[in-house]
Amino acid sequence: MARSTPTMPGNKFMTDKRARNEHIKEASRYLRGTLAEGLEDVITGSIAEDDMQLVKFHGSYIQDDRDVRGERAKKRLEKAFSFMLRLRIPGGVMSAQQWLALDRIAGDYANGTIRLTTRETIQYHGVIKSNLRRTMQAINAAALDTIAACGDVNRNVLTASNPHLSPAHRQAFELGRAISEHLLPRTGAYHEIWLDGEKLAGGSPRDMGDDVEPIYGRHYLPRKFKTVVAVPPDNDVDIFAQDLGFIAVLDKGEVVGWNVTVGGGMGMTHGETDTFPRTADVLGFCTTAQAVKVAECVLLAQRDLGNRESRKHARLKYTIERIGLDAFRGEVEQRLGSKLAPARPFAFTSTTDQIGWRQSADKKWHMTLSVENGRIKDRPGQTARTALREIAEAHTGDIICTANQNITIAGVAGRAKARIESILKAHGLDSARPGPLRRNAMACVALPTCGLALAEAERFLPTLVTRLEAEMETAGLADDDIVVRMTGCPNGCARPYLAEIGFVGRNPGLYNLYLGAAFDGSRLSKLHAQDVGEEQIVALLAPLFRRYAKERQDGERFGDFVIRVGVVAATLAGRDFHKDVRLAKA
Ligand code: SRM
Ligand code: SF4
Repeated sequence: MARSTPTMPGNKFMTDKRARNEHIKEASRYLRGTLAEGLEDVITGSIAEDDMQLVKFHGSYIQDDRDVRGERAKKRLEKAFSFMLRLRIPGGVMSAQQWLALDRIAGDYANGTIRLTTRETIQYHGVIKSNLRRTMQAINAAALDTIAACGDVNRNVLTASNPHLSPAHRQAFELGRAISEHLLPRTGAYHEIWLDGEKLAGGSPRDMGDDVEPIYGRHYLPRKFKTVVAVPPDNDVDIFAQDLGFIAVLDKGEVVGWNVTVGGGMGMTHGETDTFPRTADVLGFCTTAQAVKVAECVLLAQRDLGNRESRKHARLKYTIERIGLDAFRGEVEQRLGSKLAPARPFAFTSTTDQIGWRQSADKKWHMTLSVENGRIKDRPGQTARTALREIAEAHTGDIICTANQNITIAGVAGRAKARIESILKAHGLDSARPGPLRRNAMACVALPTCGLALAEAERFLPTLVTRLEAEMETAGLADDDIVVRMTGCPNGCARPYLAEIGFVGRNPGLYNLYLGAAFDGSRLSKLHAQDVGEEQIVALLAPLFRRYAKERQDGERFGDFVIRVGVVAATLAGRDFHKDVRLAKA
């Protein structure tokens, strides 16, 4: 059996200084660690520290309820631990039957809510340790899984929302699904631990050769890796925020190949200027036959070249910044055994979802429902979870999560539209669209579950939007689409640096305000004000809305306006990451 040494040939970072997570992966016997044993331990709701890293590869994070942390500490009680579970749903596409199963699981094992994420999937929160295995099994019984939804691997693959819209959308979905399958970890650990699969005999990690993971090897990737497939003119997958992207190149509606993008990412750390958001670069063009192999080769190049000493600098964006795009292309082409063709022109118009009904060429209808910050639950007067359950019971098509935290009921026959309308109405969700700011708003989860949150996001943005909507109305902008996003920390889970107005949490109640990203998602915003609270935010934005209403040029977007008229000051601190990645549109 092939034996590997801990040193990965060619990776200059596989040294003694490599990050702690590298040691954990190496010793984990391909992601097993002591997870199985930890699940049996009833004394604690937690798991061993190293297993906290490993469980991510299985699609789960251990969390605690931060609302009660202080109170429990005073009483010397263990933190209120529970697990977040994230599903792998390539393209976000599920059957109505699968939705019904997921709805049941939310009630049986989680906190009664379903959280649509910014990556076309769903999360459960509040699953306690003793229910974790049962929850995984219930997900599996619905022919879904959580494999590689988190961890240092290729994550859930996003595709242009709704494969039913056109043949090109179907091809984008097929490509995304193929990449997701191809880049899945091959270890049997998931089945063994969660689904009572057969235990792998034998002890030490050295007994398992690298053939267990032919693509990843025993160290997996230096960091998370995110892939998307887009169909212009929609950039609803926010391709420039992603490690790897494919842009459909169309000729008379037919896909003739794909532009490949690499090196996007959002995460940064406040005050550390060598961490920054970055928009992806265009690497070249490939055919459909090459695309899965290209995805593998980009991933392999990052596996071999990515920084394994500093996890803060381990994403592909930093590899490309370090070695340069041309050298990185060379690494990909060397692994591919051929050259990528030059990229073809492309143009995006928007990152948003089209809320409401739309019809595809096959005469089917598709209803995209705006879900505030992706949280599906029954609230007084708005019983979204029950509504979706009733719709799924009657629906024969798909249910699709979008990358804007919304949901599409896809493939509805004309005669079934009225029924869906009446269910939505009965549950306070009639298909009237929310105002433009609210329907284009996204917030990350943040408090109380996210361990990294510095400020509120999901629980605060709706209030702020209400105040900003009033200001927009006063300015005469009630019908204008402006993209607003908020995160509770600089990691950027709701992609705030690609919003025309972005809020990034610094401290409880205080945010950095970013302005000026492009509506089509191709240009990052700039820092406009630091440490501002609700009142200051409204005071800063209200006059800008009024000025925009008066001084904008024909069709000019808010993000473009603030740049043109110089509202956005030079970056106050840190790297000026404003960069335009649009290829010539000609
Ligand atoms: Fe994220 C970590 C939630 C999309 C960048 N993200 C987290 C964790 C797991 C916190 C943690 O590590 O302890 C959050 C769990 C909160 C909770 O209670 O549920 C979390 N991220 C989310 C979700 C649920 C936000 C949402 O409201 O929808 C999104 C789940 C996506 C999914 O289904 O896979 C989510 N995260 C993103 C995105 C957007 C995207 O991928 O398009 C980004 C920015 C893009 C990128 O990766 O650069 C993002 N999340 C991060 C980072 C910063 C990574 C970096 O390179 O610096 C972290 C922290 C980390 O990895 O160390 C993070
Ligand atoms: Fe948590 Fe920060 Fe991501 Fe929000 S952006 S979910 S606070 S890690």
